[in-house]
Amino acid sequence: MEQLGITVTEHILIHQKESPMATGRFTRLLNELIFSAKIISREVNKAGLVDILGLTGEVNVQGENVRKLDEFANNALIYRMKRAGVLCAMSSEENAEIIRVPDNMPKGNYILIFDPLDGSSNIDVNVNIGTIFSIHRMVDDGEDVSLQDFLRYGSEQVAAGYFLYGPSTMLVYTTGKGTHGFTLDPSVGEFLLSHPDIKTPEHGKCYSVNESNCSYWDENTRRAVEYFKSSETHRGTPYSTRYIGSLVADFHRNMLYGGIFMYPADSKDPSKPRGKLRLLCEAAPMAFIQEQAGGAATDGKQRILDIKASSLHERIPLIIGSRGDVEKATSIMQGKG
Ligand code: P6P
Repeated sequence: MEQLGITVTEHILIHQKESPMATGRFTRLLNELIFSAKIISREVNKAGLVDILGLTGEVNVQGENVRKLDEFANNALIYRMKRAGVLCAMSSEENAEIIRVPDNMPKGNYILIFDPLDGSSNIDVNVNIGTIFSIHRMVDDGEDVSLQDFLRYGSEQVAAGYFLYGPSTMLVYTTGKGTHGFTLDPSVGEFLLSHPDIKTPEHGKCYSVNESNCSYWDENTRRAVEYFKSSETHRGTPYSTRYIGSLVADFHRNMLYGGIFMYPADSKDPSKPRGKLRLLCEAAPMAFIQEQAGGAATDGKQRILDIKASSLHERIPLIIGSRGDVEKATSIMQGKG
């Protein structure tokens, strides 16, 4: 019989016995995220054809221009996830405050944190962008949901993943039992298992960093980046530089091929001394995904998953990718060579 591929729901059922996450409620949560991503993917794929590009004229909590697709993706996720019946609240990179599921809608004890369309500055030039999500359970089911349910250690995540909108639309996620990739088959509208149990090589061949910021880095950060441009690397040759400027795209390539992505702290913007990326909706979910694929993620000092968030939109330096490369970069950034 023709191999028809393994759907996400089937994959969860197959691993039911291994994963405490494989409950019907989690499956429903993931399927609502998938439905939202299919809607977003449809709009992303036709963005060049309709007047949905350009700016909305508004500025979001991050102080970045909000593009129409950003707003569409954010609204689609909030609308659908409010009705999933398994969440009590959510937080979006686009919204200053947490979003509670209204009392007139069915609720559950899951907490969802997401970046609806990361890399959105690339929208108008047709470069890969993505949706990143992180899932927690409430601290105490018996209490009303509050900000404390969001300010958690990355290690408390019960699941994390991203959708990548590119030549194909992909879903990559983990529930703590490995990292798995699924590719959308538009002919049947299903995400089918394409990258089971992804493992990142111990060392890579490329480094990803915006070197225009080098004059704003501290000396140890500069030394860490110079290492990957030297013949001191484990390869005996410099790494290639690969930087798309879209975290999900840069991360995905490095996770599959090996490599290191760095967004270090810099003094470029006094309002963002800890760098540009957000802990809760970018660094923590990507760190969970990367560790489950055998890689590593630090803030240049400590493991990302060992950091407890102190505010909803807290920013954090991110050094992530092949374990050997991240450990080397982190060691140099700590002045240990
Ligand atoms: P820079 C996109 O805006 C984003 O948040 C990430 O997707 C990406 O890795 C980073 O910013 C790029 O930032 O400063 O290099 O343009």
